[in-house]
Amino acid sequence: MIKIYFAGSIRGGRENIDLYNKTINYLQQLGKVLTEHIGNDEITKFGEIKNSDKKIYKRDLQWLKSADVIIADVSNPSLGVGFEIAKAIEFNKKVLCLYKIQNDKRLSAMIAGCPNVRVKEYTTFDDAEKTINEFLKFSCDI
Ligand code: 6K6
Repeated sequence: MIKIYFAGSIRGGRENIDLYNKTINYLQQLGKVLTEHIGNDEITKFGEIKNSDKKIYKRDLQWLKSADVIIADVSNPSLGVGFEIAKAIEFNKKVLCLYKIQNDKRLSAMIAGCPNVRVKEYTTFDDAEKTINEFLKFSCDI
């Protein structure tokens, strides 16, 4: 079973949490999602209380290293997600960034212009699913 690290905004803002949940539910049919908590609606943008930031950082980097692929929803700007993408590149991982097209917003050039990640815009969740399927087929042959 492939190991998928799903990244989505937490302290950057939880506006897209429904989208994260849909994506996580979909990804769970295809592999093991290491970061299911991204879709946990009890986690506000102030983050978890029981874990320290240091513990979260250490645990997430271990998961990132052990993952086969990284799928990041970059529709909402997040320092943490940007950092994870950069680390994933450093670890030579295959990275897919999903960006939901929105009025008056544009994806950071540091992601949109990065040659080491695949960036795909989407409008409907169906589009995102198709992109995920293509990416996993190409990256992991599933
Ligand atoms: C537990 C459950 C939900 O949130 C928590 C506590 N906080 C975090 N737990 C796990 N991963 C985190 C947490 N805060 C940030 N991250 C990682 O950074 C996630 O893997 C996200 O992809 C990313 C979000 O970064 P910010 O800057 O938006 O918080």
